[in-house]
Amino acid sequence: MTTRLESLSEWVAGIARLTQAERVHWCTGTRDEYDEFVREMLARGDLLELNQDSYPDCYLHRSDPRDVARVEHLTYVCSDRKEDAGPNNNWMLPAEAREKMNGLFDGCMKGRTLYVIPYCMGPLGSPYSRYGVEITDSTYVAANMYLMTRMGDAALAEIERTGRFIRGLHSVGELDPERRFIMHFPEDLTIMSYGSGYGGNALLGKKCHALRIASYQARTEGWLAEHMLIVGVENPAGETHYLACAFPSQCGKTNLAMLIPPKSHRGWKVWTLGDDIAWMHLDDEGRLRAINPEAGLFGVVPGTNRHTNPNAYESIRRDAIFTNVALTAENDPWWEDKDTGEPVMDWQGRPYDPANGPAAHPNSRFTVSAKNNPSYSELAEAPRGVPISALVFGGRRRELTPLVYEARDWAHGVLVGATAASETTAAATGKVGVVRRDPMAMKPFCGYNFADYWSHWLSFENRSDALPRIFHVNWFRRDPDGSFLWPGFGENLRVLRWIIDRCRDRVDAVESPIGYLPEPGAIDTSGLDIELETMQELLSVDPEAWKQEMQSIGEYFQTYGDRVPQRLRAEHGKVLSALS
Ligand code: SAT
Ligand code: MN
Repeated sequence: MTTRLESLSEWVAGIARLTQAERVHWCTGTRDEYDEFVREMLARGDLLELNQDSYPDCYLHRSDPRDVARVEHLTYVCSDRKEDAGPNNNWMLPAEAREKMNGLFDGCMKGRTLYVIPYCMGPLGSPYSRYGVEITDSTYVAANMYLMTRMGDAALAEIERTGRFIRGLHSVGELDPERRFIMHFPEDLTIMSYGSGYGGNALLGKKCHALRIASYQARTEGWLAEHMLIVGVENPAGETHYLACAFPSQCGKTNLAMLIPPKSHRGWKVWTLGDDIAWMHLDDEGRLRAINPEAGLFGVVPGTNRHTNPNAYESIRRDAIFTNVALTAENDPWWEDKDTGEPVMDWQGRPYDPANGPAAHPNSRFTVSAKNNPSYSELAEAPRGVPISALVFGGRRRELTPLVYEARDWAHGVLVGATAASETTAAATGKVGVVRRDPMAMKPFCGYNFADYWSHWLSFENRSDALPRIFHVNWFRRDPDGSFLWPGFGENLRVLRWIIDRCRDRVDAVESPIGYLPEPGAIDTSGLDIELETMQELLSVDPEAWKQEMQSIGEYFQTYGDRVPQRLRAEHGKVLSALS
């Protein structure tokens, strides 16, 4: 027993008995311990050493080929009542789910080490931080949790002081997709995940705790747990604004959070606070303040290069775990659009043959400490977080949605978030490129009924006069030939500038049925090779197409029945009538 907290030692003892683990290891969170995890995995072949001259302390992990993404169809929210989980979640009765999971966990750690990982989500000592303990039989998970969270003794000390922690139980099991479930019990603050070793399914601090369970807690306690990056934009005069932006997985959150100002923007700086999750609370002045509960980055590798994301490229040159990338003859990691080197071995360890598909898996990932990033902001450690000037929603849409627009007010902004949609990506198993509704980019991550979630968002309206403004962006508009209309990446700073100018009341805007749009010329395109007509196209609203969109949104809301807040329906009605 390595804790004086009885509820924790009893839980661990009970799980060790159930799973028949051979050993129990309490993680302390030191670098030495991490190095030991790495040595063990190298010895077992769970990790491969990469070229240590070009990639010092970097390793490659190859997943089971059937275990490379989140599995939304096997992810459940088990609340007492089905309506509380809502149509946005798969649901199972808690008792039934527990029985099923206990059956799977029975004896599953025979001959394996059970790791106990106490962790803190958020800066240690922050009033906004929350704690959890993950039990896992995966050394890969323990090593990744070291990079992704504040884990070990300091977290344990705080858990022992308060007695409060989320319980997360994980086993890779047999990695059999037929015996795989990710179960959440928000009412008991418990997570049970079996049969997958992949990121979002297995690193329980991330999506399972910091989004699904935390969103449920946030609603009862009056705050927000969101799928948002947090970025600071500093102008040449030294004035910094913080933005929190929600985009679905693989829509460029990491790129925007680490943006490097283009050459045309000398004197501008961008600071990264988080690339995936924001926890936001109202402060005494009614401002929304955000912390990043995570301490590391779990980013998509393909597409990362010196031009698209130099900070990410730099971050993964040392102390990184790569998952499912390809290898070059020099034993360097390789991925599509790396812009240097050639693959000789694919992500499955086969000699590279284009006939087998991409060399790196489209959802291959890197794990690194957030501090590796050259644009890392020290304020990511600030206990009170940073004040948010603007909230930005977005998605990947070839058509329809303009480059940027602003909601009229908070309630309209909630509608804008609630009606976001995006093309599906390789981050989850299933078809890629299909447009689906993804309210607030939380479709896979909201731990309760979306209708109640929208009510919770709306409730902030009456609690503060100093709320951030709300915007929507779309970097992914294409012309009929499929080429992107907007250059994206670093040039997105031009759009962030307009957003900040709006927050400071420094620019006017054009009113449209869907919200405020930039006046012609308001987005600085100097030095950009972009036609005036293209900008017009990017900033136009097609009333007919929008009418159809709003009608389909009305149908979508119907699936949530009369739980949809009246206020949201009213906002929807206003937009529809403005379009008629
Ligand atoms: O695998 S994760 O869920 O951690 C990454 C993502 O899909 O956003
Ligand atoms: Mn994400």
